[in-house]
Amino acid sequence: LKLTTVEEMEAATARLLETGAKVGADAWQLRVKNQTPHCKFGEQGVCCRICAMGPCRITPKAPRGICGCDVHGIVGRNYLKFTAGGAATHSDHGREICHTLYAAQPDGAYKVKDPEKLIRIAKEWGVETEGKDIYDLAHEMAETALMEYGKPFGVQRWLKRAPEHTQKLWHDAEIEPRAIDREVATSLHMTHMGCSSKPEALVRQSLRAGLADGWGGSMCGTEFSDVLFGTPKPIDTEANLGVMNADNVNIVVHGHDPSLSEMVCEYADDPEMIAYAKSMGAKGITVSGVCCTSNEVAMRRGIPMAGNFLQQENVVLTGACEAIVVDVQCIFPALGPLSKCFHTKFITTSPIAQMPDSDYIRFDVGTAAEKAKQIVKIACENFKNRKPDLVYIPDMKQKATVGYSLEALVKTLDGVTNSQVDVTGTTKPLIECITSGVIRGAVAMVGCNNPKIRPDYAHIELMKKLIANDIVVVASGCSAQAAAKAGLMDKAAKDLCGAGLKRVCELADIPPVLHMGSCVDISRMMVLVAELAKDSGLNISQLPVVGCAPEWMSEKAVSIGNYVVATGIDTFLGVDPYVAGSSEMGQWLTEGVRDWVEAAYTVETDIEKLVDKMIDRIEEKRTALGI
Ligand code: NFS
Ligand code: SF4
Repeated sequence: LKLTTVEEMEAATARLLETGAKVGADAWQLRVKNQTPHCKFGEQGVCCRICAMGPCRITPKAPRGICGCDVHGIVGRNYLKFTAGGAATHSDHGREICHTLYAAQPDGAYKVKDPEKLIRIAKEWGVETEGKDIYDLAHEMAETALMEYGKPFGVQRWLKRAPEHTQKLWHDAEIEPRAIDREVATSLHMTHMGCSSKPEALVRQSLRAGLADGWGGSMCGTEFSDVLFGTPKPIDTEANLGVMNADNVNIVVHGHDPSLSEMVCEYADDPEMIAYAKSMGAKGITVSGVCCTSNEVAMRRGIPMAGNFLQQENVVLTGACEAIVVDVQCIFPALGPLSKCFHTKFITTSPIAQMPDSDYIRFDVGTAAEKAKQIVKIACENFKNRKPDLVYIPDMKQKATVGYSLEALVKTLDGVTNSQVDVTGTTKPLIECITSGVIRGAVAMVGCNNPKIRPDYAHIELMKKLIANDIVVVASGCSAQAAAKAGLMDKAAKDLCGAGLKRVCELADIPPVLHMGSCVDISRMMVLVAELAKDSGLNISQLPVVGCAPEWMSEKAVSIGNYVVATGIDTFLGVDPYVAGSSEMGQWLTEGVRDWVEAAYTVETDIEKLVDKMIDRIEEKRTALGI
């Protein structure tokens, strides 16, 4: 196996930027220069503009805002607002999925592809399934899930999936999330002028809002996406810009909600549409993806991944992208003006993400089939507008095996322990590998790219070092795509592992970096650790498992960080979440929260040190267990 290096990826980007320069295109690489150095007040989180007496910024000469709020209150409020933004975003995505499920019909565009999973969840929630039509059940479950967003009493249903001990910690710390929307609204209430300015209270609500995401909205997103579109199983695909095909109509799906990308894939595969593409002079249609919606369709359909977050402009710069079709989140408004420099159609589809210089084709569950078809047609018709002298697709891609939902993982790992009947269908084989030391532990690698960190470098280098140390990696989001682009999701990457992990990869026939899906699918990782804890009789915080987001950038990532920590998993960040300005906030996040949830954050911007700290933490946990 020959890995693709970050240097090679950067060379390909440099070549694409030359095309960009030719047509006068802007690019994030240029905009970063204009924005550097960043505002120091903003960077440290010490600027407040939540009321019109401000903006106030804290300096040694001005230690309090006009209302008298100190730096800890300002940093804390900013942190909670950041979290609420992320929790709202993931959860609203989950809500959309519930609405799609509510609209599912046996003869409609959206069907129930995994009825077994639907029944399993219904039983878990105490909903009667006996003798019920599967679509009636789907609609009832969708409505029940939607109620989780606004129910006046009680806490999230999904919390019951956590081990008793974790549930008790949440209860005692008063961070059990109530209605999902309530935790977002309460956060915004708390951060209004003249409400909370006590770091402890702000951090507590940050954990609670995070949990409303991970053990609420995101879990709805993941679980009901599986019901609608199928629970992922191992499947082969490819990653990096080389998956685009110069002879074909290239449609790139970008964003997060599989309701759109699934339909686009469905119609791009339709013989009628392929014939249409051929009538326009192309040899066929290639759909590839960027960001999390790419992960969604890669996991379920093997649709190739053109790239991750900071590669989104590159797909247009190839000059071979007929349409980039987006829904919500992580979409650069830059795609509007950029696509105007090429023949590319930039198609926005959601009322939630509307952008200048785009063609807005409003997508909704009722008209999904018709709109998806329209989009594919527009892309085909656009093929003839290509400017051949601008076309350059870097010849760069890697093979990847993806699709490791928890269900798939459990099934796959059954192969490892000579199929002892009593342990199949549980996480016990994995626990055995860990306790025996064949695998030292696991790291959940998640999150974005950020120009502050050399893009993809941290993801890839960290993963290489972890697997060499017999630490298995589960990955999601743009981190997973970095791994796939490098080649770390090729089964042949087992050769980069320590002897123990290599053996497990051979026995189970898996790559050492396991793709668990999009960022909402980090909820899968939460269920995985919950099952590991239950099956081993340990607390989650005792497991030699940590989380890491080395290149994160979005509000969603902070929300995730909060629920991962709140679930009992130490979390390592490579970028500071704008809290450096407050020693008290730093203290709460890196130590104080440990008293409530048995885990905390580590922020380390030196990537070498970051990985060593993770390995040390995993070994510390092993020592404490005497394994
Ligand atoms: Ni996650 Fe996925 Fe990527 Fe970051 Fe954005 S696509 S939801 S936020 S940038 S990992
Ligand atoms: Fe300034 Fe206080 Fe208003 Fe913030 S809330 S802008 S610190 S006066």
